[in-house]
Amino acid sequence: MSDAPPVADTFPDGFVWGAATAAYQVEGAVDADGRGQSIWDTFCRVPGAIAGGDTGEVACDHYHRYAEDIGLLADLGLGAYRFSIAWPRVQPDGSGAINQKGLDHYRRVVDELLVRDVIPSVTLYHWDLPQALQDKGGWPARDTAYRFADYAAVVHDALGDVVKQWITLNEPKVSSHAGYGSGIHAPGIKDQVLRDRAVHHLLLAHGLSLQALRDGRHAAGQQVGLTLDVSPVAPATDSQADADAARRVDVDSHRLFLDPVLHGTYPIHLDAVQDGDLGLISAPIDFLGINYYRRILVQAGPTGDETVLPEGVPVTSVNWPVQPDGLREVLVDLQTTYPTIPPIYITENGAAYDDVPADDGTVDDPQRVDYLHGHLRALRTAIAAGVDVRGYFVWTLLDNFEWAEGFAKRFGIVHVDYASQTRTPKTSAGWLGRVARANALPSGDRPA
Ligand code: GBH
Repeated sequence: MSDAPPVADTFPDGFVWGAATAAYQVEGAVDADGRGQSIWDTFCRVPGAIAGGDTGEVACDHYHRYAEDIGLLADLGLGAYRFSIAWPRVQPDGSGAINQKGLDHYRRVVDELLVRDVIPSVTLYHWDLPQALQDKGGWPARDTAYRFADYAAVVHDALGDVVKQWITLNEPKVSSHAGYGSGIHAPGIKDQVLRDRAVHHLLLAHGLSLQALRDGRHAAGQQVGLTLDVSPVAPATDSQADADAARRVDVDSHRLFLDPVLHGTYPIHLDAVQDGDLGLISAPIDFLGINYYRRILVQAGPTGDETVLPEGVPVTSVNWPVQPDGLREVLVDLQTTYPTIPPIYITENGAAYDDVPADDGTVDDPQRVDYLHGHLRALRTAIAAGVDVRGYFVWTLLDNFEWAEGFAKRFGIVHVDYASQTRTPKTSAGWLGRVARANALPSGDRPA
């Protein structure tokens, strides 16, 4: 794959191996126990918004089957579970009244994890804003950030005695850019002014909730961070126009979030910023979560900057190029650009393939094994190069509701038959479990 010198197969002692999910993608049970509506419930009813007209109403029924699913994860040998809390289960209207039944559910999830000796990693926001708050303006409204901090404090009060790893937001860029810019995600708005306000208020929500989590009573060793998605960005050709386009994309997708959090400045002017905001946003975090999927190649197009595919590189079923070394590159770049960066967890990495059960019911996914092996090799190389990475969560535990792509795209290491809710660990699940137990990759170039 590369001509870099070989690195050790073993990972550092105490390296955390886990799998991730997000509430709306797996839970279903959208009317259970007093849950309120989220912007995704609404968006799924918009004709044409979701491939196949799919919705998260039932999904993997993880709300009821969490114990079975945690059992699967633990039996595989994985030691951590990253999941998200659905804000509308905790505060059906996004503010005010607290729904104790919603909190009780997550307490049961956490208790089950602890019984199975699995570390809980809680994401407070993975895109499911209460619809009632969208009706008051959503993320473009400054008030939403304060409501988020209140909600974070409520969840932290309920779980902070045992949950040590807290992620305030998952990929705020996707919330702002896909939700309010391109409109391909809920709430489906296309407005650059609103998009930029959403960027700032999401980050303000992070800063305010960070403070709330630090101030609340918490378990010893609590760590608070946020998760950003990153990709190395390169120009498609050596033209100046493409170089400029790549720079714009990198600023707009990455620096717009990394700079305020790690340096306390924005790379562009944002109208919504008020005095003191950047101080909150740049308060030290204990770790940075990184989601890595792909590299991005940018070309200046007639209607703007365009992402293009490199030639000769395999793609997954969502058409993302498979470029494991991009993970090493992006981590080393981060370390160089932000020398004071905190320790990193890879909070997502994985691939979608068209996995089909064989006649005997097994699901063989050699492409995903190759994908994971390549990326873990690249990750090990980044660690050898001095990047402080403490853990790796595969995206994702179960095939699930892949947002605008619906259920057709399968990212799971465990196959889900949605008609029967049967779970079948794919070959990659067993493979990753063995890597986790050994805390090491199989020797040699090919996966064992
Ligand atoms: C993650 O988002 C989500 O956190 C998770 O919920 C989701 O299921 C998973 O990934 C798989 O999609 O390809 O040109 O759009 C990842 C979102 C995907 C956004 C890669 C940036 C690269 C630019 N990211 N994408 S492009």
